[in-house]
Amino acid sequence: MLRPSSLILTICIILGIGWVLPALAETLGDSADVAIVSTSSYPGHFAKVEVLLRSPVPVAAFEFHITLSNPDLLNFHTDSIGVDSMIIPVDTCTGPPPHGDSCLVDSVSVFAMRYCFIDTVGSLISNSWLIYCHGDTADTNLPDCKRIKVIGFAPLNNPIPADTNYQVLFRFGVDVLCLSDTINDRIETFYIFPGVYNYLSDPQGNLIPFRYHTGELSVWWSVPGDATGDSVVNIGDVVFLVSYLYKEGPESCIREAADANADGLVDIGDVVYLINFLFKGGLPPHH
Ligand SMILES: [Ca+2]
Ligand SMILES: [Ca+2]
Repeated sequence: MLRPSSLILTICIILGIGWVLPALAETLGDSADVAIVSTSSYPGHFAKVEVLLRSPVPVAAFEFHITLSNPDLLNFHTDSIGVDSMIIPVDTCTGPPPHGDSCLVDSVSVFAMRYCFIDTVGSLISNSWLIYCHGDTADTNLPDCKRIKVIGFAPLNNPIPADTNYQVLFRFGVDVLCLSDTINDRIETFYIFPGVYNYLSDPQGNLIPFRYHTGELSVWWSVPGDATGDSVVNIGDVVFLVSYLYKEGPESCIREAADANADGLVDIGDVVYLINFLFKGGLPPHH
């Protein structure tokens, strides 16, 4: 049998849970979800990545900073270098800083923004939306685009309507780098962290809490003999190799793939090997 003090405690717990549960349900119910769709691509290829949204309330504006977990695998695709500038400190020391003081006393203005690729066709922000996106390359030692900021605004009378289903908010473009087949870590994760610098807003300007679901891009290994990097081996690869070897054409993105006979060289031997494979029943290319 419960003693009075235990009974009071039990009632308090039940009442407490009674308060907490509706509050929790309300919080979760009001949360939006932002998700990046996982995909895959080949080295040297362009790929589009979808960002999905579902929100229980209308969305009038958003700002996302999308970063890469593994910046050695790819860059965000950039269309052009913008004219925005930023001030960065310059190390003016001619010797060791005295007493450990910083010598960062000067500054220089650099062009540091690159406009990134955003596809709004058929998405929630097509038509009347104002959207801009740029890569943040504040670190001048990192000249490629490893982080992007995407901002979108809607007219106040035409926000994204509330919807419990996921829909495409926008797509961004990435360029997969020419990865050697010796690189085993081929997973890129895209991050949008709720909180600082990442926002969803309703038409009244209130922040909408959201949960973020990570997406990955998996980079395939190259196909032996596929000099063009289109994942198939055919006459196009022969033409590509001849162009590279004798007409100053571009070099294959993946050297191991162009090296059809796997002798460590990309030369006329690979052209002959491919022709034998394609038209004379020869052995297939290999690594
Ligand atoms: Ca090919
Ligand atoms: Ca070869």
